[in-house]
Amino acid sequence: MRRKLAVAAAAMAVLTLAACGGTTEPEEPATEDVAEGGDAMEGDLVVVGFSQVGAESGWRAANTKSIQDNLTKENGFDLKFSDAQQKQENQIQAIRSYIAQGVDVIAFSPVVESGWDAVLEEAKAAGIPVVLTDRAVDSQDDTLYETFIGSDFVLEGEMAGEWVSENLATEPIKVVELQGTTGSAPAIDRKEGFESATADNPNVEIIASQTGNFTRSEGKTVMEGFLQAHDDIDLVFAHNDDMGLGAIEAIEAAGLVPGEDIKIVTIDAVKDGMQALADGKINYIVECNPLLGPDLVDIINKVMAGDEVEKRIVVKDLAFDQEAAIEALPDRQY
Ligand code: GYE
Repeated sequence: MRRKLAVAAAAMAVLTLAACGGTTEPEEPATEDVAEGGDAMEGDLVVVGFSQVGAESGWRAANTKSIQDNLTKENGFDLKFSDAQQKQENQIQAIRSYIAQGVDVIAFSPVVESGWDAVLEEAKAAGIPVVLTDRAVDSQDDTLYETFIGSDFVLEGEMAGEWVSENLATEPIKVVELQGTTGSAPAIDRKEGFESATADNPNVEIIASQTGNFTRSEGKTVMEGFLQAHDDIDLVFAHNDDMGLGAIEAIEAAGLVPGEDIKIVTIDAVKDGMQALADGKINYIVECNPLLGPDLVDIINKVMAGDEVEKRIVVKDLAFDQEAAIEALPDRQY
């Protein structure tokens, strides 16, 4: 499926979101009546059930805010939002309840890639279109959803790996990896991208790799374990900023200097991560843009109007070193 998506992605639209300029603006409210509210007018709103992964990271908080700020009554939506606390069974339950309620559209960010076919078939049988945001599913049947909008996570891992290979691995380095949530698209793809971009550099040796579940606290705990087991770590590659920030705490507690004694490369580029990069505690960050709300508005309006929507919409990401982070920080939206 990922291979299929990667091939397909080449031929598909590349959307540049707010942080990079060129945002797709949300459309005008559906009707004047909606803006005035009132019971009779509620029927004009597009009812959207959104099942969010959880509240595990700064990225997720920014993503949730973007969804909630854009799928508003003023923009013509009645948003039903639920937080799955990083549990697939909670998401399946939420989606089933949206189907039972007969919402107009279901959107969700799947916590893991596999195991979605049954519930997506139920949505299809009920005639409810599904939009995947942020994370992919590994279903073979792409008629089960309208589109998948989100970043190219393999590319993000490759960007991180290329920077490491060119800037740090000019001599042998020992790398520890803090993986995202096991089975999630970003964890699988970022690992794959980093490994493929560093594969032909014999100086890069990954000595340990473990999940920190995309959270700061688990990133810290796993890093403490790595530091106890290895006294020769040169680099942490963390699949998101929050785990990198947790690793900073563990490194400092061990009496070492993050960014110097142990280098750190992460993905996301949320404000806290960018601040640590500006402060020299992180060395490089690949961006993952969480501001999907405006484009989700656009996609849902098209789906409701019966217009054609691309099967894969790729969000474009930048990357930052210390100098670029200092420059970008004052205008950073998330
Ligand atoms: O990188 C991480 C979050 O799915 C892209 O999930 C998202 C990832 C993001 O927890 O911080």
